[in-house]
Amino acid sequence: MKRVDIIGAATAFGQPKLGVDLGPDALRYANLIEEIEKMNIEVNDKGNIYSDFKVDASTHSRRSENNLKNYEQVVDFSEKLAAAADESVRAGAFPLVIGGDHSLSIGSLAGISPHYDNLGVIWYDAHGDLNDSASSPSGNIHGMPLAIACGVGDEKLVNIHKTGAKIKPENVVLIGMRDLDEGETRYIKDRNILTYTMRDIREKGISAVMSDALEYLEAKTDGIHLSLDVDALDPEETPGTGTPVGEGLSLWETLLAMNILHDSGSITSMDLVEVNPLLDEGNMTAEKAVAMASALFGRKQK
Ligand code: B3U
Ligand code: MN
Ligand code: MN
Repeated sequence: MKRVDIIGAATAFGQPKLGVDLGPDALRYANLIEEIEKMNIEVNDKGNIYSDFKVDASTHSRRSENNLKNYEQVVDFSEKLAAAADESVRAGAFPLVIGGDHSLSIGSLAGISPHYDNLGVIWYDAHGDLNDSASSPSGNIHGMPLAIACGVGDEKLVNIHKTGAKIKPENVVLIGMRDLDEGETRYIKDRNILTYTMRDIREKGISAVMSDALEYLEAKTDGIHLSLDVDALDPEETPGTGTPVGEGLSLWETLLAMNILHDSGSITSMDLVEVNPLLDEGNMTAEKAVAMASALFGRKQK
C-alpha cells in the first residue's frame, strides 16, 4: 500500500439527526491519523468534503415527493465524494472515507468501483441499507446506498459518477444483520446475497464468518471494499450513532474481524460511517471506531 488517503465525508443528509456530519472531525480528534501512522503507513489527510447545501434543522424534516429525503443534497454530495475517491485510487492510495452518514457510500463506491472489474463489498452493519424509495419505511437515503450501488433505485443516484450499477449483488457479503425491512429481506433472497445475521455470528463465531466471507469474495473479485457502520456494534459499545440496534457485535469481535481482514491483505478501500459526536458519551464511539480502523491497518489485539 502506497499510502492511506483520509477523505472526510461531512454529510448528514442521508438521515434526520444533526451531528453525524461532525463525525470526521470527531475521528481526527480521537487520533485516527496518528494511530494509522503508528503502523508505519503514510497517511494523507485530504480534509473534508462538504455539500454546497447548508445543513440545518429544517433540511432534516423535509420530505420530498419521491420518498427520498434531501435528494438534491445527496446527489450533489455523492458526485463530489465520488470524484475525490476516484482520484485517490487513481493515485495508488487506499481511500479511507470517514463519515458522515452511510449515504456517503453511494459516492465512495461510485468513485472506487470503476478501477476494478469486480469489486467485492463487505457491508458490516446492523442494517442492509438495501431499500429503494418504494420499500423504504423512512425515506432516509442512508438506508439505500447498497441497493443504489447494485443499480437499484433512483436513476440519478444509480448513475452518480459513472452510468449504471457499480457492484454485483453476488460480490456482496452482509455481516451483523439484525434490522432488515421486508423489501430488503426479499431483495437478499431474490439475489441470493451472502448474509450473516447476528444469530449466524453467535453460532459460527466471528472468526469463521470473516474467513468464509473472505474465501467467498477472494475467489471472484479483484478488490474488496469494507463499509463499516458503527451501528454494527452493540449500542453499549458505540452509543454515538443515529440508529442504534441492540444485541450487536462487541468491540473485541470487531477488532478480531478487522485483524482477520488485515491479515488477508485483500481489503483495498474502506468507509467508516455513522459516528455522531452529538449523540456520544464523551468521544467513545469515535475512539472505538479509530481502534477498529487501526486494527484493519494492522494493530494487533493482545
Ligand atoms: N432500514 C431502515 C432503518 C435504517 C437503515 N439504516 C439505518 N437505519 N441506519 C431505513 O430507514 O431504511
Ligand atoms: Mn448503514
Ligand atoms: Mn446501520
